[in-house]
Amino acid sequence: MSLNKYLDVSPEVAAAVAEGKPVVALESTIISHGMPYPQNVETALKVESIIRENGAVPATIAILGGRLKAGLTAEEIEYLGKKGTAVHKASRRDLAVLCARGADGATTVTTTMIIAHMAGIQIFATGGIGGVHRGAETTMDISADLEELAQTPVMVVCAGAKSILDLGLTLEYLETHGVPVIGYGTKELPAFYTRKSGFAVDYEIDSPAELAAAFRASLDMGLKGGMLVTNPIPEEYSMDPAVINKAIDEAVAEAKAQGIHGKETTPFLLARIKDITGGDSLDSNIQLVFNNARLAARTAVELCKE
Ligand code: PSU
Ligand code: MN
Repeated sequence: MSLNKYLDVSPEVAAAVAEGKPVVALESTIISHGMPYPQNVETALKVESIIRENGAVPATIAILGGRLKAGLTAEEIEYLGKKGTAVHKASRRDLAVLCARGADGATTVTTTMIIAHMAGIQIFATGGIGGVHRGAETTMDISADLEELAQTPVMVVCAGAKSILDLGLTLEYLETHGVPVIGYGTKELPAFYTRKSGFAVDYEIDSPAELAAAFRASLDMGLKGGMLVTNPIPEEYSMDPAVINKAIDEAVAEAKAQGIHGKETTPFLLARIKDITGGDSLDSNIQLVFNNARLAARTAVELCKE
């Protein structure tokens, strides 16, 4: 077990990192706040097996009893999934207090990147990232995920950004902060539940080897930020844009009417969109996470050859 004062890396993950073998980090807010139980736990376990099938070691990340954990047991994943939104959603500003108190925390994209980097893991797969929310010009609701992408050298593989966010402003923010936005096999930013958003990415890249080469260049040059890879949901699981956009608009309007704000916003919207679509959005969400796990694992394999 590799240890420092705050971090526990599981024996399997520590051995893989030490031997230069491929490892893929996974977040835990998607488990506790992003999906309902029991689909959250089933998905998290299946994602780990997909990563193994594609040649890498999974490292699900969370804070348990005040310890930063890279690599969870199935029991720990079950615990977080059952506790759901009762677990603290932990962003960068929460890490110090949660650790000092010995508390639990579910890691967002931000904190998963931080802990992955501490553990020596370079690639991370998830569903969606936080971004600039619609109406941010007055609410100032901009996810800390964007700042983290600007400063922590981890590649994040996601399915683009959903239109609960202002996609145009999210891309502007990433541009200002020097974060490359890559489309995997596409020139267009995928919109999470659908393959197209109408917004262009910076570069199209078509293979895991090319993704790995680009990220290796970033690491070698010591550019301090990450890289955002946006991977379109497979056609067969993508949603009808009219249906999903209507559901999103309704959910956003409800959040506004109910005064939902801050860290509650994203979990509230995801849960409402699931209910409004009769569960269809959850099915798509699960499939796109599997798809991202596959790409991240294959890219991690290539990165180890670089
Ligand atoms: N998008 C999803 N599912 C999620 C999240 C985003 O489709 O579970 C989670 C991720 O953990 C992400 C966080 O880092 O929400 C962003 O929250 P906020 O918007 O409060 O920064
Ligand atoms: Mn926010």
